[in-house]
Amino acid sequence: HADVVLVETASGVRTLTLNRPDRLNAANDELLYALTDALEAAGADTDVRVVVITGAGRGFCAGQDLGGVSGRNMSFTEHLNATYNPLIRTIRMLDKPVITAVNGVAAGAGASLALAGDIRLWAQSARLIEVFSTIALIPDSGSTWFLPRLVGYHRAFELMALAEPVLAEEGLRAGLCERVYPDETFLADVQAYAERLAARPANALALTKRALNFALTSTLDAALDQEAALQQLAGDHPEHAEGVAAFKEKRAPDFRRP
Ligand code: T3D
Repeated sequence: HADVVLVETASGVRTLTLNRPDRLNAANDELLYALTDALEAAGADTDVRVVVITGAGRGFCAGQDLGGVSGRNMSFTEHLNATYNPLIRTIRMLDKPVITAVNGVAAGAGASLALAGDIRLWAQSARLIEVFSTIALIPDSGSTWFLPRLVGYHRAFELMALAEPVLAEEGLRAGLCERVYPDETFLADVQAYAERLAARPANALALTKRALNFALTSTLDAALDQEAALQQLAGDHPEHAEGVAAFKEKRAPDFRRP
């Protein structure tokens, strides 16, 4: 049978495509483990500078595959700790930018996955649904952490309680995504964006991600200390010397040079 996650690399961009299109890429355990493994492999591969997660077909990810839930021999807590939680942690801790390229509906844990990217790019037909309450579950896989930070407690609660879809226009306005592209050119637009990101200084972006993730749950005092420590790692890296040299020589920096 076909791979549940397709893996491609072009110009430093590793694209991971969820591949269960007839189920709108609903996640079974095989898909969740494969995606987490593929992210770890992308993190370890020096040819990869940016990771893109997208979906095959008309959906991004419809959340947990409801076909497999009833016969399961794991509790909900055990299941989340074994599958979704390692996936979301891997995305947030990866030392490379992760783009979630939301090509269609993102529902339930698929919505959480869409929000977990460092950069969120949506196709015009994308919609995000905190669908969990429709099957009387609570939002998981990070939705309770991501969404109120983006839209505030009250809109987050309303979206979760009513499970109403957020369409691209509101997603952009509310900060649930950075860009919206036409459906027809979506994958090419995502690749072009990702290549632009891949040309930026990889070490500095990795440290920026680390600093932001730290600061999101810290005091100002602790964030200032963390910046001072991480700036040393940025300043000691050859990328910094290249950036300064390029500025002085009035040329574009080449951060991809070994
Ligand atoms: O540990 C744990 O298990 C807890 C973790 C929970 C995490 C979660 O994600 S809970 C939430 C689970 N997801 C859902 O409840 C969403 C269910 N799907 C939908 O509500 C709708 O499909 C959508 C709103 C996402 C899209 O609607 P629409 O009208 O565009 O498409 P559709 O016709 O409903 O779906 C197309 C096919 O995909 C359809 O199959 P069919 O009829 O053509 O054979 C549908 O059954 C299938 N599909 C969609 N979502 C799922 C699914 N099959 C299995 N699981 C799904 N989640």
